[in-house]
Amino acid sequence: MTVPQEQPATEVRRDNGGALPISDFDPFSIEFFKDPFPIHEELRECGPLFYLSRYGIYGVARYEQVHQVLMDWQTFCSSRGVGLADFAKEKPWRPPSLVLEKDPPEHDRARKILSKVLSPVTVKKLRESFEASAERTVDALLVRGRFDGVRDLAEAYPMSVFPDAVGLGAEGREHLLPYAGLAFNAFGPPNELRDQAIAKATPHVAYVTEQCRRENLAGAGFGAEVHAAVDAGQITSEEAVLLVRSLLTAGIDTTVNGIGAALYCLARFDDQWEALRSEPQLARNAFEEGIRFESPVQTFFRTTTRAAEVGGHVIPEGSKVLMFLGAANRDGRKWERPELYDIRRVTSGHVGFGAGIHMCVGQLVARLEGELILSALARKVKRIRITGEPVRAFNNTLRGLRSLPMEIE
Ligand code: OVM
Repeated sequence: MTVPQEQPATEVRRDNGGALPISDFDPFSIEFFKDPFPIHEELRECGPLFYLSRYGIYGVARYEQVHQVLMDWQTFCSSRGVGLADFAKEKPWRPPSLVLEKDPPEHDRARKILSKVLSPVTVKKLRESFEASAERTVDALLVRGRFDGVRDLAEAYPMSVFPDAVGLGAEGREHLLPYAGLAFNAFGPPNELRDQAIAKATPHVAYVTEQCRRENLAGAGFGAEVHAAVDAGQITSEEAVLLVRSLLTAGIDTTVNGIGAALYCLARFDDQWEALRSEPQLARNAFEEGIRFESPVQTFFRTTTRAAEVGGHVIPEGSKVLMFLGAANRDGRKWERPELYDIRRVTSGHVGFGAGIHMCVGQLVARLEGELILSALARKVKRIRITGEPVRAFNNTLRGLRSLPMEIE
């Protein structure tokens, strides 16, 4: 795969003097998902900005430009969708999220509610029960010895704590991961992954839509707290339903893939597993470094609200810009030895949770789960070994495994 420095298409050349790298490569292809890293390198090295002719979009893969786009919400908006579809031209597959797919001032009102629900105070109250569940999960796996690191650990642990924390009923929770998979596939182009996910969407959408209603949520929990903001006059009940939907969309598959990333790293980097075992208090940073290293959320789009300058080129108004978060998180201009998983690394500044006003509002819950499950592993497990071929999961936005056969002692 090459990123040729050929003459850009006319609509590109018009504004940028002809120096913009252009490529027909498909960043939503299975081939790319199997091993994105060599292409990430090519994309970073071809220039600070490039044009992807297949989709008629701009792309940024260097840390500096990804960060620039993330921080400038006034130029690079979210309200036209953070996937390929431009909401100014296409009807979204579901009503837009009140946080993810809005700009200030609307965004900020919704964001405030979620930040409070997912605040340090709330998260502190959850620690004890989340910790007990992490210990139970690891204890049960130690009895079994051999298991699937994705299904039995990376999925099982968040599924044992998050739905209860939201206040979901016991029935139908099996829809949560398929629904999230659908939402993250839907950010991509109309390829097979997106089309097939949408074709199977109906039961998952029906479940999530129903569970977001106040009467279906427990009296205590994230869901109830969102709905309490209606009583306080901060949001309407329709808005509360959509904010609970955000929790159900973004709160589970993300942490599954974050935990899966760290686990896969620790299983491959023996010295880092030993370092974690000797200092279990490194668990939180081991999780964070897993996020940097694998970037479970690989990409997001923005749309330009006006002509924008990036890397010395001009992007016209109304253009989609694809941010390669995973490439930025391994940019040698920003990171020393980026291809090494190093649990002692200073990870701050990574864009695995985004940056700026839309930066992951659930990051404290994610980190709590990541820290607790890795800490339980570090304290209880001596050896961790991959026993079979890891199987990759393919999604237009999420990077992770479908299966990781492993053994622990
Ligand atoms: C949302 C949301 C937020 C972040 C990520 C995401 C599917 C969704 O508000 O629904 O991915």
